[in-house]
Amino acid sequence: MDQLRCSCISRQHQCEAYVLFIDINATIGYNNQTQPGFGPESESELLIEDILVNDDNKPIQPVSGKILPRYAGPATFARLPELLDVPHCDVAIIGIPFDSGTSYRPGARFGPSAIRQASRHLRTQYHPDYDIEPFTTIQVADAGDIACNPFNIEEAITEVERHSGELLDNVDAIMSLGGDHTIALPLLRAVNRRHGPVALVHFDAHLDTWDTYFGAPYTHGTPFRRAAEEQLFRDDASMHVGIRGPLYSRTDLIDDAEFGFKVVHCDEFQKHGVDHVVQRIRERVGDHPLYLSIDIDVLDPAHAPGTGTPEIAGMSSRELVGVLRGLKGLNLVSADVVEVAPAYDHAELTSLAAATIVYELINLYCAGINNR
Ligand SMILES: [Mn+2]
Repeated sequence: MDQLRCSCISRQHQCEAYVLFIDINATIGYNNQTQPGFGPESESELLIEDILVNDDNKPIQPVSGKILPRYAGPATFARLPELLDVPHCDVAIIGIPFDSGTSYRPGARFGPSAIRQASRHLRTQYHPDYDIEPFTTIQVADAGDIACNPFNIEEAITEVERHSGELLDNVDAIMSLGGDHTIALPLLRAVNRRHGPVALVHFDAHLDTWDTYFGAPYTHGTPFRRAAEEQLFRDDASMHVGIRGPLYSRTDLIDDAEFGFKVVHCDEFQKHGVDHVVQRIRERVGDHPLYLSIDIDVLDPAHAPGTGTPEIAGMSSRELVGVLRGLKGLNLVSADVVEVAPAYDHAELTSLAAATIVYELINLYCAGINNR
């Protein structure tokens, strides 16, 4: 049994595997030698049991911050188990380290690892605003990163579509860590295959419905025009939230409206407040399957400087969290958080915002299960 557990630990919790291996042997050794201070009641015994509880009735939990300090331990999102190490999975976290579609500052390929690092800080046992313990309610696991070709955008898109589709064949929902916004197109294709056209609510400073950049159809500024052409989202239930800043042309907004998007301009938060925006989104989305695509540049650069195309006068992180919590009960089916470029970040502001948003999304998903 202990050998079985050892191999499980070494795959599931890479970073502390060595420490736990020592603890297991110490426990065995002290049981044999009856040395004081250890044995079945010892802290090391609790450590092993708490981390590796694995029966059919209880999801495998993240490593507790009360047992192993949050700055230590596995490098998975929120120190969750890896997908390989859970008997079944409801929600998978998947990293997509791709940024070859960026038009200004590159670096979002390092987003997934930065978000995972910042997610160590999360306290994940209980969310008071939802009144749930998400990780005892559903099994969430980290599925690692999708291997994307950094030199061929079309090939990378195919890879993201295939891998995320295979994942969605085996889990109920995926939360994707970008990566630049190009990846939303293959993610929507995969989600569409399972759920049909979704209500798409897109948080972003920018429309991302432009046609081409320098003749290139697949970039981080064009995914939702391609998605509209492929009819991947509902034109009667989708919207942009947080849009602001100058445009390339007067016709940008006209084209965008023809694709079926309604726009919540960022100024609406100041004029009308979070509750008003929540109400607009809820009325627009209704009961349709909801996909959330959150570009971290929807936040003001003061709240999220580490991104490729920052835009001033944005949402605060409090407003974003407030809107997400206001969507409780909607039929969220999957989501992405993109455009975290840690090279431009300071003090993990951006990656912590992204990690917290992903955690909020998991809670939002969990809170909506009863309505499915
Ligand atoms: Mn974007």
